[in-house]
Amino acid sequence: MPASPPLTFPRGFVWGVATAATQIEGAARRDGKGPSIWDTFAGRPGCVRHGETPEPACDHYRRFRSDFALMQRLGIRHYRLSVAWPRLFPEGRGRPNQKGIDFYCRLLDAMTAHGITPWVTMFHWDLPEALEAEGGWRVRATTDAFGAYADTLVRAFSPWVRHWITLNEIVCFTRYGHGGGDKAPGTRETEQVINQTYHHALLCHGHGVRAVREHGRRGARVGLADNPVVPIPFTETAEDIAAARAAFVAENIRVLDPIFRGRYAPAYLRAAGRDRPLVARGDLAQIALPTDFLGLNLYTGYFVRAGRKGKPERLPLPPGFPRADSPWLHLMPQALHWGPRHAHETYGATSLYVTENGAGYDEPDTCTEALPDLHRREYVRQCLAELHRAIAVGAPVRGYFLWSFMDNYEWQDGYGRRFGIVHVNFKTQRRTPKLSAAWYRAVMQSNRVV
Ligand code: GBH
Repeated sequence: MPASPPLTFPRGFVWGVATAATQIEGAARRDGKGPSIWDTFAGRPGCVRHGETPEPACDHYRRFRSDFALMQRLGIRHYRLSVAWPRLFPEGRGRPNQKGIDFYCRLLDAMTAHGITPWVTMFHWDLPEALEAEGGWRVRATTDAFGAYADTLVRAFSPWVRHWITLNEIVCFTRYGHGGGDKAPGTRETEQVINQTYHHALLCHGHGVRAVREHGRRGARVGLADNPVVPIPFTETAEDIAAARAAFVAENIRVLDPIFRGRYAPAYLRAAGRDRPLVARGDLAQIALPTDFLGLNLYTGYFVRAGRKGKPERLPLPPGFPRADSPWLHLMPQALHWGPRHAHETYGATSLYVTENGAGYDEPDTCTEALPDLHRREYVRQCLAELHRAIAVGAPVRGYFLWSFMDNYEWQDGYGRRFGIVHVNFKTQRRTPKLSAAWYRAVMQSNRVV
C-alpha cells in the first residue's frame, strides 16, 4: 500500500506553546506586585473550585530558569507568555514598579539565552484590583491607564520582543466577567454596561497597536488573540458552508467588525438598541489601526446547517457527544479548519496564528513517569490535521501555539483541570513531561504531523 502523504506544514511555520502570567507565576505579592481582580475573585467563597488561588501556581516566578531549560530540552523555540499589569503598575497607573520591570527583563534574558523567541501578550485577564475599585472595564479612564501600561511595556521589553499580542479573549473579561458568567470580577451588569466594557477593551487593543508602532523595535509585529465562536458546516456543501459563514459573522461581529472594518456593524447596533456603547470621536479609528496578524484561540465550535431560506440552523449536541474533562470543550477538531477559513473568507485576515489550542483533563496530582495522555495527544493531532487541511485550501495560517506548556491555574477550575504537555505536581513543583510532549517535539522538529 502506498504511504499516505505526510502532513507537512509550510516552511517557516511557527510552532510554540502558550501560558499566561496569573496561571503560572505565583508570587502574587512579591517585589511590589499589586493584587489583580483574579487574586480578589479567587478569595471570594464559591468563585473558584475549592477556593484555590493563583498562589503559588507553578512558582514560575522563581523557577523560570529551569522551566526554560526544560523547554529547550523539549525542542520548544517559540513561547507565548503574558505580562502581569499589576506587577508593572501595582496601582494600575502612576509610577511603574521597577522591580516588576526588572523581573521580566531577567526572564526575557534567560528565555532568549535558551534560544526561545518570546510572543508577549499584554493583557491576559489580570486587571489591577486598584483599577477595578475605580470602575474597571466599565470606565473609560481604564483605557488611559492601559495606554500608559502598553507604552511602558513596549519600551522596556523591546530589546527582546518583536512579537506582541494586545489582549487575550475579549469576551472572557467583558461578558463572562460582567454578565453573570464565571470569570472575574464576577458581577452581573446591564447589557449597556457589558457593551461598554467591550468598547473599552477594543480601545485598549488599539492602544496596544499604537504603542508597538511608536516604541516597538524595527520589524515589531502586533495583533489580537481572539476566541471566535466557530460554526462548523454540517456537510461541506455550498449551502451549509454559506450558513456557517453567515453564523460566524453574526457570532463574532462585535469584536471583528470594529477591528477589521472600523465600525460597529449596523446589525450589531440595531440589536443592541439603546444598550449600544458610548463611542467618542476617533475611537473607531484607534480600534481599527492596522495589525500584522490575527490570533485565534481555537478549542471547540458548534455544528450548523442551512435551514429554511439558507438561514443558519444550529444543531443541538446529543448527550454523550465526546468532550474533554472541561465540560465546555466538545471535541471538534474541525474548528481548526473552519476558524481560520472563516476569518480569512469573511474578514480577509491575511496572516493568522492559532494562539491557543489544547485539551483539559483531570489527571493525577502526582506522577513519576511520563503520563500516557493519549486523549490530549489524539485531540491535538486531529486538530493539526484539520489545520493542515485549512492551509491546503488557502487559509493563511503562519503558526500554532499549544495550550499549555505545563499544567497551571485554570481560572475558576483551580488546579483541577490540566492542559499541560508537562505535568506539574503542585505540592512539590516537580515537572514531568507527558507523552504528548515527546510527540509534539517530533512534530515541531519535522514540521509535520507525525
Ligand atoms: C483559554 O480560554 C484561556 O485563554 C486560557 O487562559 C485558558 O487556560 C484556556 O483557554 C483553557 O481554558 O459558556 O460555559 O460554555 C478558553 C476560554 C472557556 C471561554 C470556555 C469560553 C465557555 C464556557 N473559554 N468558555 S461556557
